[in-house]
Amino acid sequence: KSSKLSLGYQLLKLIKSEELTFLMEAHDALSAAIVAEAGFPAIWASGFSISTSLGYRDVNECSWTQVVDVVERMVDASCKPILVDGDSGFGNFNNARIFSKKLFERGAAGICIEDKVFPKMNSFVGNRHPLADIGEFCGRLKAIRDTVPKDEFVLIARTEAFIAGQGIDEALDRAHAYAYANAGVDGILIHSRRHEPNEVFAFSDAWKNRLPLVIVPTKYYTTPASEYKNAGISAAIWANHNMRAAVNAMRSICQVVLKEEGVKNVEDGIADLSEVFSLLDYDELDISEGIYLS
Ligand code: SPV
Ligand code: MG
Repeated sequence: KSSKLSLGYQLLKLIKSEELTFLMEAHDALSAAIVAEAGFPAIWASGFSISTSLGYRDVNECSWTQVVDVVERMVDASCKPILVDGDSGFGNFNNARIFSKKLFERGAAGICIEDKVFPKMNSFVGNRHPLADIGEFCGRLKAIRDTVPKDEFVLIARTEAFIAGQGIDEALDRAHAYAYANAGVDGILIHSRRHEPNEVFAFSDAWKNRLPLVIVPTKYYTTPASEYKNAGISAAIWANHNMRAAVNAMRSICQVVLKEEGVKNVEDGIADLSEVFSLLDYDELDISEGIYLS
């Protein structure tokens, strides 16, 4: 299942390649195993989805140690490169570097941190998205890079300039500062909450691939992938779709079971027990018992 190349290096190669890479969201070990099984080359450990699955709001209610624990289970269950949504780093440079070091030690392939202040609010909620000071944020990036090795742990700098209501100049200034901060940043994530990708494409046109670009088409989801390819985008993140699919699936089954006082009519629509056993490789245990218990 696993490759000889470190997961961090695998992710770096994907981000740097000419091809457009799709990262699919997962938020726990089960969803990470499913993303891996589906064939995605890499996983996005979404802060929004992990918070939601733990019953927290995406405003740094859950601690960085909780995120690290979830990510460790995701790594073990998927054996895939995982880019972790590090929010704004859970504080200043010091919190950001301790968090990154622990993620690296537990097998994450990289971190993405955004230029907001702590606590950060989900980018699609309300209008309070204060941006960090550019110099201070560069310090956060540098501290991460001085703590985790380049080429083994991807570092993506995410600007929330558009989310904060700023224009293209602010977004470019910020991305430029992060790319040239001597922090070994591997890519820039440009986020937008518009339903059209116009500001993202204006950015990619002006950016000219100085560093690989990563996007999150949650709101502008009708845009075909070919347009991202034409714009030279390096990676697109489907950021929360497994979590939202789970919400709908669990809601509908609960409705039916509650109403019908039985599970007869849901059985065919849910995973068979054998599928669950196979997903977590129960057969391996039989084989190992043959070796070690005999
Ligand atoms: C997340 O998935 O938590 C993200 C992406 O940060 S978004 O929710 O689109 O801001
Ligand atoms: Mg997030």
